[in-house]
This record gives sequence, structure tokens and C-alpha cells, in this order.
Amino acid sequence: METNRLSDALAKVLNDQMTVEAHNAQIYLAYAAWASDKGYDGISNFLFRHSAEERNHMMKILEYILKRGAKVVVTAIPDPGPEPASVNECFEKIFNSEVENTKSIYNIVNMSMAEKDWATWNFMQWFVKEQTEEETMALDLLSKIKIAGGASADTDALYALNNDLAKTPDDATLAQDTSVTNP
Ligand code: OFO
Repeated sequence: METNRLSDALAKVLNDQMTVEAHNAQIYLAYAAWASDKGYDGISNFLFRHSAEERNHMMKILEYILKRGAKVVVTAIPDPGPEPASVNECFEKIFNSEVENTKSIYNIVNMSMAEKDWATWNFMQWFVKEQTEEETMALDLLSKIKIAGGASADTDALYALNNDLAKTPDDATLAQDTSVTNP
């Protein structure tokens, strides 16, 4: 008896999306380690916590694929790429990776709509909303670094920015506490 409720095409893009989320988790992780090494502990802590959020997104998709009776395929995660050269570049790269992720999510929404797979379409709405928040977060980071002087931000401005980010609320939930309803 067939119990798989996902088309092959949607199972494929959802599995691919797991890798995209894992890749973003690696990017935040690598940049967090870079920031820590440079002495920006507030920025580093913020990025470490965001890395955990990205991993939670991957887990949320994994649970959904399993719940719909399809196969999960865990693949290699692409390299996060070179370290940023500055805090300014770090935040620009983060913004770009969030925009790329939004495109990938919109593609799944489009596909689920074309297939009339309303369960997947409904599931993906959480990610549409999340990406709006994440793009806002990334834009906010870019505004902060711009006010601090952009690519030529001086030590005092970066120190203030570092302290500011150290105070941001903790959004990440521990991976073991996440579920489809509590991502
Ligand atoms: Fe998974 O939200 Fe950012 O990328």
C-alpha cells in the first residue's frame, strides 16, 4: 500500500531545502567562530545562536518529510566559504544568504501550489513568515553596521555594536526541544 503523501519532485526539493538550512547553519557557525576570534564576543554569541536556529529549521523540514511518509536523504553540507574580511562583509554575506534562502523557499511554495499539495503549501507558510523576519534581522544588521561607519567602521563603533548585539534576545530553542509545532 502506498503511504507516501509527497510527490517525488516535492520530496526532492524539501530534502534539498534541508541541506540549504544546514548550509546556512554552517555559515552562521563559521562566522560566529570568526567573530569570536576577532574579539567580537557579542556578535559571535548572536551568530552562534542563529546557527542553532538554522539547524532547527532543517529539523522541522526533516520531521515534515517523515510525517508525510516520504524518504529523508541526508547529504553533505557545502563549505561555508571564505571567512568575512570585516564585520561589514560578514553582515552583507548574511543578508545575501538569507535572500537566497527565501528564493529557495518561494520555489517550494510555487511547486506545492502547482501540484495542489495544500499540506505542503500550508507547511511552507511558516518558512515564508520566518524568512520575512530573517531578512528583517539581516537588514537590521546592515543598518547597524552602516551607522557604525560601514566598511570603515572604527573600533569604538564596532565595540558599541558588539555590546548591542550581545543584548539581543535569545530566539534559538535547543534542537532536542524542537518539533513541527515548536520549531
Ligand atoms: Fe532558515 O532561516 Fe535563515 O536562512
